[in-house]
Amino acid sequence: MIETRSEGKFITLEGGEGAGKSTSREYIVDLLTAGGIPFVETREPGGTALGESLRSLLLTKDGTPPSVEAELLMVFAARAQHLHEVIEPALASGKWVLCDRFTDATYAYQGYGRGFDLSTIEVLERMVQKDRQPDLTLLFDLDPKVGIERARNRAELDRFESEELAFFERVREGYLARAGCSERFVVINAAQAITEVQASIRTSLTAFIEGRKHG
Ligand code: Z5A
Repeated sequence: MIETRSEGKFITLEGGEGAGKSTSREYIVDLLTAGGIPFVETREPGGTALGESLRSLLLTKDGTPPSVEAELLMVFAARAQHLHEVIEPALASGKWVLCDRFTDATYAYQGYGRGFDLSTIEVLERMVQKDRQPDLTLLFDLDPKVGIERARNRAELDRFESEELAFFERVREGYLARAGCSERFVVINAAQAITEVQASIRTSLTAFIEGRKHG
């Protein structure tokens, strides 16, 4: 009899500046490990040699910034390679994928933030991803004023982090609009203390792992 291995689950982490995705990632890694789940941890833009090169070009404040169109195509170029080289092979082999940012970030930053036409993003999404969508998205939601302050205290700001407050307010609006339209989102109140954020993550992720949510 041929043994068929079921596909892994695709989990993404999203949120505005300084919302605490990176801080929470280690905690999520511990939960998946404790659950005995084989997984791959990755990020966007990035996750492959090509993606990491594009990430550097996207985040640098050196030189002429990319046009809105160039920026959009760069995030999707990185994503196409990421899906081809890392995400699809991992899921097909039964591993779960934990990805720091994915296409919701494109809708939030390039769509709502930069004002790029959402229907064009949808066309690129279909071309690059076919039917691939995350199974669970944890959205870390935080007032951008607080998030920028946190990011400022952490390290020198990159090109995105140097945008004005109104940009991050539009990004937040974009994320919340997307979360309102899909069951795969869990919105985490990232203004809470880290221990409370972790408790929220544990509740959602445990339910997801046990199949109580999303099947
Ligand atoms: N981008 C895009 O435009 N389009 C796309 O399609 C994609 C991405 C995929 C890089 O992403 C940039 O790429 C991103 C959007 C763009 N814009 N920027 N900037 P990134 O994920 O690498 O970068 P990021 O958003 O800046 O993530 P980050 O800096 O890693 O932030 P974070 O992970 O959400 O925050 P953190 O590092 O975990 O926490 C920030 C600080 O706050 C840190 O000192 C923590 O100790 C502290 N912290 C965290 N949680 C708490 C709580 N609960 N209380 C108090 N303090 C806290």
